[in-house]
Amino acid sequence: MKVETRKTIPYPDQKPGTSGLRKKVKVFRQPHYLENFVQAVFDVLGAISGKTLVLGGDGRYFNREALQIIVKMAAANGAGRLIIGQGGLLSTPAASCLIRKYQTLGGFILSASHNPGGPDEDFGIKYNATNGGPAPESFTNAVFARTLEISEYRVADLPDLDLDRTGETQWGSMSVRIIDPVEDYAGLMEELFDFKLISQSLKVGALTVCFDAMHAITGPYARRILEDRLGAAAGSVINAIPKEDFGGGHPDPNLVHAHALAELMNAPGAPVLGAASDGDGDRNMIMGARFFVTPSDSLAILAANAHLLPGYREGLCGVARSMPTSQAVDRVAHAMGIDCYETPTGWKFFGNLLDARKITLCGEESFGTGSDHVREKDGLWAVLFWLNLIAVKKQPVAEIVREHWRRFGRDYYSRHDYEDVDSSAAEGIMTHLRGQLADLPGKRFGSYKVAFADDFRYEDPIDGSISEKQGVRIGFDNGSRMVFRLSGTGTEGATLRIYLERYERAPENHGLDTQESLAELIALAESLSEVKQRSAMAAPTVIT
Ligand code: G16
Repeated sequence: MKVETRKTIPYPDQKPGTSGLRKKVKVFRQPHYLENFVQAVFDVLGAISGKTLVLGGDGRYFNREALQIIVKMAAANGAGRLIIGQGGLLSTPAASCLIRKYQTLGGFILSASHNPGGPDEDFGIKYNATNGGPAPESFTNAVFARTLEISEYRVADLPDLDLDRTGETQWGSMSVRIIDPVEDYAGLMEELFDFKLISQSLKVGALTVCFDAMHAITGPYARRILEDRLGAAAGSVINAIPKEDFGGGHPDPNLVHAHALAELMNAPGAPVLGAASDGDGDRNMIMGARFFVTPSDSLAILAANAHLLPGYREGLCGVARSMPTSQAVDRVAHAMGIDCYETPTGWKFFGNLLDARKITLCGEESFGTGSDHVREKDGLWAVLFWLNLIAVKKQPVAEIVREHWRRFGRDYYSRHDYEDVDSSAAEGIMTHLRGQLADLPGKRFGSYKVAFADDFRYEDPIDGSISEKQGVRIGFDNGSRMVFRLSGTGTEGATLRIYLERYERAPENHGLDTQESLAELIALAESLSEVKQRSAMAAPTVIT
């Protein structure tokens, strides 16, 4: 095998965001752009000689091309073995599952998650470490530093690999195993959930489901698990064929983008459970008939009921949520007498807590929930969790949620996104908010009195690493909160996210409209941030 060392020059913009490097395909297609980043990862990893790596992606445009480049670079850098999903496909949680199961050094996941795909859209790459989780900030910072000084990369002179045929082959000095992308992951799900019970409930019609794969990676996974193994009716999985451009859609499982599902769930005769997942299969949206479950509530409900499911029968050692996620799960943890950790946005912050067995379940407002079974959030896992829960409780989704509220109170919650804001205007909003932090505590605004105001700083309880400036938090003496932060996953302009939360204990007040119940808080957030004037936008672009 001939190895070529090619000269290159650094690109200044390869700093990974909330979850890996995400850019327009056109950016990735610049000469040596992908190669620089991949070589920087290899350089930071150091000795990969003889080691095994997992490779796969969500199948979006440029997935196959990028995989061929990485295969040749892995060979040139001395990797001993590659495990690749057939067709170059692996959902993010399945990649995490494989890294853990086969104890590999780590793996590359090619995805821009919920961002659209296609020649003019987004692509992404991230490295996951030995624990199966996104590499920590110390690693991604080192990779970024390396990209700024890189001068050459190594690539093997090999023909393209046939990604579609399963089996083991020798490729240059490496062995390459192309595997069925679903099998190992499906086996893991079977260990965690009561497949027999779910299957019986589906068979007698007590349980019906519609899963919207949004033409993204979970199509084959959902078909195999829900329809083939569990026996859900044929057609229960919709938009099941993964497409390079997600069928022109935006593979983001929310009420706006998963509209086919939302319409079905609001129509007469809706299935018992409606669910959707995103581009790479790590997010989930849960619905019942004419009922939407917020991700924050979903996390709290899963935590309160986990002991009813086989994989979690022994109880939870603790839970965690990202800082902007509602405090609903905190109340459950308090009642159960277990710890609840508050981490910055980004799944990578859960890794240490999971590895140290401080937590069993974790989740985020951004439609992500997961557990210690892998080190990524996991869309289909959440759907199976809900299916299992409904089968055990024999109640519709709405009733399970309302019962939870009666027990713990309801956290009215909403996120207002201002997308594509001019970057300096967005920074200006954050600076303006930070400038007020010292003066806010003790101030009263209508029925809200500020209890604390800060810029969230996280000290990892396991390794002591510190992450600063993770979002402006303003908390009120009645437990309500508002949070402001800039998204770290966009590829164009800036996105300001405003997270709003109000707690209501009294069951007679649990039936309000979310936006109405948050109206005073919303107006206050808009005035404190001056978002409308500074962004020149009259309203948020997306409300979830
Ligand atoms: C990624 C991260 C999540 C994070 C989300 C939103 O999700 O893995 O932990 O909550 O981005 O981040 P932001 O608010 O910075 O846009 P995904 O599904 O895009 O990989």
